[in-house]
Amino acid sequence: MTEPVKIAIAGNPTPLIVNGLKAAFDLRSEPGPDIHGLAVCFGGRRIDAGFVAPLAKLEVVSSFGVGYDHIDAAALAERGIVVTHTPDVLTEEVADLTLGLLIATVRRIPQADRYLRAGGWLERPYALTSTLRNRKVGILGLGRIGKAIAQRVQAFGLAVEYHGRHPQPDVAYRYHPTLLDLVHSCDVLVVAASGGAETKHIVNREVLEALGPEGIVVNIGRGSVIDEAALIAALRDGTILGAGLDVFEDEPRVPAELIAMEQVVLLPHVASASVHTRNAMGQLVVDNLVSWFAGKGAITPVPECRALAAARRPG
Ligand code: 8YV
Repeated sequence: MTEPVKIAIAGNPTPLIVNGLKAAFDLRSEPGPDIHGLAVCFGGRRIDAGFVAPLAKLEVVSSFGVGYDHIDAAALAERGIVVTHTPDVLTEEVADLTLGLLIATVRRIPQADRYLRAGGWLERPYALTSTLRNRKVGILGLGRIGKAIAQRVQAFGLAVEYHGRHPQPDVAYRYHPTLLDLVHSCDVLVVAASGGAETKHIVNREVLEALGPEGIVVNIGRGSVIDEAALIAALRDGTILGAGLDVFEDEPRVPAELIAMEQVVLLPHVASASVHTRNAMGQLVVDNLVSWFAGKGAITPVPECRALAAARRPG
C-alpha cells in the first residue's frame, strides 16, 4: 500500500485551506519530519534551508500570496523542493485597492469621514485637498499587478511611467532605467515591487526628495521596499505631501509617528483581502498540492523552481 501523503500548515490558514487539505491529504498539526508537503500561510516563520533541513521527505511548499519573500526559494530549489505561490487570482483585486488608496490619500477620504463623524461639518466645510488632476504616476515594479494598476491609472486620464529590472516588451509606458529618473519625472510613486534583498530600502531619502513636495507615495508591494524611517522624516518635514500604505516594515506593528500623522492613509495589509479573492488564493494553495501529488506537476511554481516543477513529482 502506498504511504498516505502527509501535509502540514505553517502560519494561520483560512478555513477553505484547512478543509481542502483535510479532504485530500493526511493533515498533520505540526510540520514533523515525515511530512511530504507544506502549506504556508501568513503569520508563519521564515521558511529557509534551516527550517526544511529536518524535513527529509518534503517535496513541495505551497505558499499563500503572490509575494514569497518569507521563503528562501533558491535554497529550497537547491534541496529539490518545489515552491508555489498564488499569482493572477489576486491581480485585479490588489489593483482596485491601489487606486482606492491613491484617491483616498490625495483627496483625504478617511480624514473627511472622520471630520464629519466628529461634527466638524456643522462648524465649517472640510478643507480643500490636493488633486489627482495633472499628476504623473510612476510605478515601481511593472509585473502583473503593476500592469493592472497602470491600466486603471490610464483610465483616470493620468500619465504612467515605470521603473523595474527590465523594460517590459508589451507596454507603451515610458521606462526609466533608474528609480531616481522615474521619481524626477513623476509626482506619484506607486510601489508594486516585490520584497527581498534586491529591493530592500530602494525607496530612500534621496528618492523621496526627488519626488518633491507635492509627492504622494502609495505602497501595496512590501514594506521592506521603503526605508520607513526616511519616509516618516520626509512626511514630517514636508519633503513629500502624503502617503497611502497597505504594507509596513514590521507588520502588524506600525510606527506611532505614522499613526499620528494626518497626511497618511494606513491600511492593515488588505489589498487582496476580499472573501472572493482570499478564497481563490486559498483554493490555489490546495490545488498546487493536489496537482503535485497527483503527478501532474505544480500549477504555479515560483520562477526559481520552474525547472524542478516541470520535472514533475519523482516516482
Ligand atoms: C497577502 C500579499 O495578504 O499576495 C501577497 O503577496 O501581500 C497579500 O495578497 C499576503 O500574501 C498574505 O500573506
